Amino acid sequence: MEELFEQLQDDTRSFWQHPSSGVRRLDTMPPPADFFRDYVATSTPVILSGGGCFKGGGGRSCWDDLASLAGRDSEGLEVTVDFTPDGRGDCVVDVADSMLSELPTSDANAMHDSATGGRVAGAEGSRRSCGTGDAVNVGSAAAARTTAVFVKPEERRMKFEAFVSTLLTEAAARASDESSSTRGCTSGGAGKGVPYLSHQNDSLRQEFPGLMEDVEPFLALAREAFGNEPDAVNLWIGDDRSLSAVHKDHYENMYCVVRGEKHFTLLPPSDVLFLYEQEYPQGRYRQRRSVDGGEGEGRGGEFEVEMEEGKVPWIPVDPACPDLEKYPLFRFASPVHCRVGPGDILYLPSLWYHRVSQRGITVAVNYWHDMQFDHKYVHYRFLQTLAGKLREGVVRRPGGAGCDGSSGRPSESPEARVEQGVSVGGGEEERVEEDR
Ligand SMILES: O=C(O)CCC(=O)C(=O)O
Repeated sequence: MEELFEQLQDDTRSFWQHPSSGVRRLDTMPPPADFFRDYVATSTPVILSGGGCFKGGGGRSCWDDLASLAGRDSEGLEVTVDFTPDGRGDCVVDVADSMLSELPTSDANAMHDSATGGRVAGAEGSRRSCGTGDAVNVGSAAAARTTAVFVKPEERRMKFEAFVSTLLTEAAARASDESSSTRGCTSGGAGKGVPYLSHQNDSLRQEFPGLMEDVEPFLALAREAFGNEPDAVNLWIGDDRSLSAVHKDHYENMYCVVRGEKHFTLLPPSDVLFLYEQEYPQGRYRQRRSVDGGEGEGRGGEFEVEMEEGKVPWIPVDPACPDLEKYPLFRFASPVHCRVGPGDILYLPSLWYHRVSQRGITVAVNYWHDMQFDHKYVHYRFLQTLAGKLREGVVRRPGGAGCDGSSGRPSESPEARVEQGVSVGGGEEERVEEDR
């Protein structure tokens, strides 16, 4: 098995990784037929420089000045903003049980078995690794018991102007406060939380009709190459505190950076074998009101996690600092890193795993186009199923043990089994939810 994985890794790297930089960068926009032949048909990421999403072909615009952008919003536009305690939404977090709410007892027991292999005690168990090499608790560090949960951000409706002013004020405060340069909020959920305008679901067209007028309704190159109009056009505004954990989407993605820098870690779909995708119970952050009434809208207290029905398949391993003892197969993965700056468009092929961090205050627009469910999807589904079998120990992995460090025998816990499944013909909303 080890030899097979090494062969897959060699083939993957020689096929997809550009020899010098990992991801190829083109200085001029290719003709659509070339883009299709060289990148779309081969599912190869590429950065197109000097393009952009603005009408008239500009990569940069008055959007650089966020305050005046928000000032255009004379009607007091209300938008959806995601809040988390530490900048990380849509990821697997070990949550102190004292911070979980409304969790049926039977589910709680199943969760401990399936997600963490049993309850874990003390600070060690209540930590999770993250992109910067530090560790974050959700809940008290002294919490005795934790549960691995897929946690979504709290969604708040607020004035666009208020969001922008919060982002700018907090950035200025951080700049003048050296001690807060590592993380802008206190782990454990105290503080205001980290806002990230990352609602997706066609957010630019649905929530910002005025700003959408500045932007191309589609990129001509993409429409031509994918053969369809975008299903969604999304707006992303945040800062270096926010991180999008590794995941994949069933969309062809044209990701245009307008301001700041986005740092992508990309992994090809075949790396599904090495990413330990499994099902987690899900919940959503909710910030408690502080004892003294809190700030602004009465918040300012700790973040708790409100549990929701159902489970979500997600990736627990962080490619930026993988725990190879816990996730040994990750050593066969083939991550590439790339920096996407203002005026750059990253073509991120469907089913590629990606993790995204940012530098500075960032603004980006992306276009999601429906993917073709062709032979690449069939191949991916086969590997995804095989990964599940490896986890169950039905197929022995290198070293002879199951991926969770067990004996290699099939798991006795049905919750530990990976129930994959993507509804090929599913509606847009369903697919967005499923992957995010
Ligand atoms: O910019 C981000 O934070 C995440 C982008 C992303 O995941 C996507 O476009 O699919």
